[in-house]
Amino acid sequence: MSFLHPPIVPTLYHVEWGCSSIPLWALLALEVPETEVAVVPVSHAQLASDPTLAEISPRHVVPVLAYPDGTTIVESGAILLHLLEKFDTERKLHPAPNSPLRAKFLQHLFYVAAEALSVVIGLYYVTRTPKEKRDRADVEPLMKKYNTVVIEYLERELDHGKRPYLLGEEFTAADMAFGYVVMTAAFCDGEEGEDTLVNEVVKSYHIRCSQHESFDKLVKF
Ligand SMILES: N[C@@H](CCC(=O)N[C@@H](CS)C(=O)NCC(=O)O)C(=O)O
Repeated sequence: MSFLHPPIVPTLYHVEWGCSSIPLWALLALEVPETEVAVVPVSHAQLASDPTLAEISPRHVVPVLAYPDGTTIVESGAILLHLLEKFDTERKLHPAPNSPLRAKFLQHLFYVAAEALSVVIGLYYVTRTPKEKRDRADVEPLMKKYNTVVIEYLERELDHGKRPYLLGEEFTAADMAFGYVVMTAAFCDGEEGEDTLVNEVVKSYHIRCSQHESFDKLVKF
């Protein structure tokens, strides 16, 4: 596959199950047509070495949203919010600026970007080494951080399981961002007794997000 730079239509570059899945999930849930935003799946190898992709993403990471005028937008949270502002005009997935829920919504998006995502991606990479070859000194600090940054945060923000989603009864794009964090954690092969989803609140939140009807579109993409 060869890539076009700049692309002909606004284009989201995506690696399967990479954090580009967060804005992609929103695009699919909102049924944004390919004529409005095209999605181009790329492999890790292409991202690492394709020269045209390197012009679009000089840090060799996704997501990148590239516009035909040459503008490129990086950062999953920024791309998510930008796409919501553009395409979620009925506000199915995000509260309006004057909504009392807006500040919490922004908190969750920024928290995923600034805190939770890096912890879970770090954990994912260290736990790719088979358990017997793994240095516990690499895993333990990340596991500790994961407990504080992801588990304790979710317990508080979901009111110890009384609140089904981060903003209350309704699933929003905040749950796409945090849902992606817990789904990535679920792929991490933790140490004995350190199952990343061992906590009941996180476990049921994980199930709820992955059973949301919009998630099926991401799985089938
Ligand atoms: N803070 C950035 C992180 C970007 C990032 O590290 N992306 C990872 C996937 S989650 C990536 O593209 N890694 C290279 C690869 O998967 O080949 C964001 O939220 O967009």
